[in-house]
Amino acid sequence: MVKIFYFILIFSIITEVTSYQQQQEEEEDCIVETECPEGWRKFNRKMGAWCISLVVNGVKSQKEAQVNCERMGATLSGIESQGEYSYVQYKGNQINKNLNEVTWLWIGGKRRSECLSPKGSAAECQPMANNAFEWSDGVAVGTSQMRWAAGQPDNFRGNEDCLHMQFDQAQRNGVMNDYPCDQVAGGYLCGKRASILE
Ligand SMILES: [Ca+2]
Repeated sequence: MVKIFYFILIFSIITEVTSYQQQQEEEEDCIVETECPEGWRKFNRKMGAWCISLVVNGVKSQKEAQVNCERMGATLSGIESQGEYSYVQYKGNQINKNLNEVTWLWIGGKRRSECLSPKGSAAECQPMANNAFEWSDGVAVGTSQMRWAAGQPDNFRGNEDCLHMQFDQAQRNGVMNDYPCDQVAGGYLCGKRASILE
């Protein structure tokens, strides 16, 4: 009788261990490995891995920056996390130092369609409200990384619907400003989903 008891006990333990190992293997199979092309930096966003690249190339408007990103299979990128913000800040400061001139960068941020000028007079669209703006890359979640320059956003002259980052002075260490969409910039931030490794 005791032998049978021990046999059942050992059999149960082996079954449990085998089941646990199978579960672990299945979970490991579910981990998706991703990568970014050379020169792009990967960040883990809530909606999946995202690659960003800061391009130094003068453009005439935010739209031109968007088109240039699309040529690389990307889009103008928003900024979702502190990690992304710090990286762009670091790269932007590097560029500004090297070029030694005014450096503004187009990023993927704009006034929400219901807040576009001149309609943006509704209470929820007042210039100082973060929720008057949104990221346009379709992946970035939240607006906590919208770091405004002093007194911004101000919708100056009522036509500042696009978001750019400023690196033109030491105190403007990558702060953001709402600005007319048809203005020039020294570069732009592209982003795209990371490739899934087979
Ligand atoms: Ca402004």
